[in-house]
Amino acid sequence: MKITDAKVFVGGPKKNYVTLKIYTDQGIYGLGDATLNNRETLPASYLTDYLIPNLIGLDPRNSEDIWQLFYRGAYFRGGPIAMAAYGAIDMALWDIKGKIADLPLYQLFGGKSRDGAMVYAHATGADLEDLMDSVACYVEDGYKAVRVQCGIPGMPTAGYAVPETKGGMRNYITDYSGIRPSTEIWDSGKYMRYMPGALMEIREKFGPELKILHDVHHRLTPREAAEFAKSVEPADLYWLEDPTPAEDQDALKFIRRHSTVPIAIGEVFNTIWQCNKLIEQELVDFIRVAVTYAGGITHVKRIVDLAALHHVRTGFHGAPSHSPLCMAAQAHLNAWAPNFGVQEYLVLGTPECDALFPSEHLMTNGMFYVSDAPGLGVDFDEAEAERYSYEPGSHPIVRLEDGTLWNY
Ligand code: CS2
Ligand code: MG
Repeated sequence: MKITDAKVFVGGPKKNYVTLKIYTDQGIYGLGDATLNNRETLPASYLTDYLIPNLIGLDPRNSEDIWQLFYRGAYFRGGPIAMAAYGAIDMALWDIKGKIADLPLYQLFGGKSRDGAMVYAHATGADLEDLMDSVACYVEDGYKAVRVQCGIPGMPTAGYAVPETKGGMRNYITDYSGIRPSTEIWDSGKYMRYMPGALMEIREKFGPELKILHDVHHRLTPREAAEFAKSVEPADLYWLEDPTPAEDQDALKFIRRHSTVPIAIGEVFNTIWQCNKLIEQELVDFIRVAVTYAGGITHVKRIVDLAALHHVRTGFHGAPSHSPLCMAAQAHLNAWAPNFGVQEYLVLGTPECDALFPSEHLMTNGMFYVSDAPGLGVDFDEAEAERYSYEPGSHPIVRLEDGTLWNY
């Protein structure tokens, strides 16, 4: 069996999905996701200019060797752009493998450990009252886990993942007004004084069963994060995410010494080498890599297996940062992984997105049920794809009130 061709598509409904399609001489094709938020053209050109010409003629069944060929063979290893490109290739090769075997991917991993995988939704509010309304809607829809983010009184701009106005929506992942980022102003002091009480009010209103998650989005220093983690303990969080910037891994030791709040990290990690210390030293409770930019199924499965040895559960980074192809790859891993925790899930199910990526995967009542179709179980409609093209966009940047650049 040989790879005969591969194509990259960039675009989608309100999102620049980077979709790879690998063709074989047996008529079977595989699909993969290389979406890297606001840098989408870069994995796309790495694929087209270098990786695809080197894929032609290879046997697609040798997914491990092909992974090693690109990762080791690059000499300059890793990084989000390259790993997203390898991730897409690897996902597509697993998709082909599943189609050859006529089995859904979770069967190739070891079968199902559960029927449905718990997902968490993103509740958001311009203020706490607005956030409570948003949480209530998700609870009514059957979600068992909800991430909560709200505006902070006195903060000059809306803040991470928070709308400007009550009941509003905001695309905080990509601002499509252009390539130049807008600026948010941040004040850690105001946040630290307000948020622990707000989390406690949410806990009191929704009772002990709701799993409440909160994302600090890398904005505190280690000392601040330790103080914050300690102060949110009464709210009994399911997890506290990215309390500090991910590069400084010793910060997690400091937080651990002061608090037992469960910590989730890893959405910006690309390799097992960025996770192994945190996992082996049991400094985190959930690992949040994404199958797309952590190098695909082959590499993420290694991370999941390592995590299982250390009581670390999965909490894969979720939509809409990635396409339904990545979500499907994660859904198959979620169905299998003995150490599954929760899956991030933002409503992707627009009719336009479903038309571009048809599938039988099912999200209902806060649970994701993986389909039994062979491979990833997601298709890609090329005629639909012609409706879309690349739209330049950017994340905001963050500055402190005196102008100092901070972490988005
Ligand atoms: C966020 C991300 O979902 C999350 O937990 O931290 O969505 C993040 O803001 C985006 O991926 C950035 O592109
Ligand atoms: Mg996050």
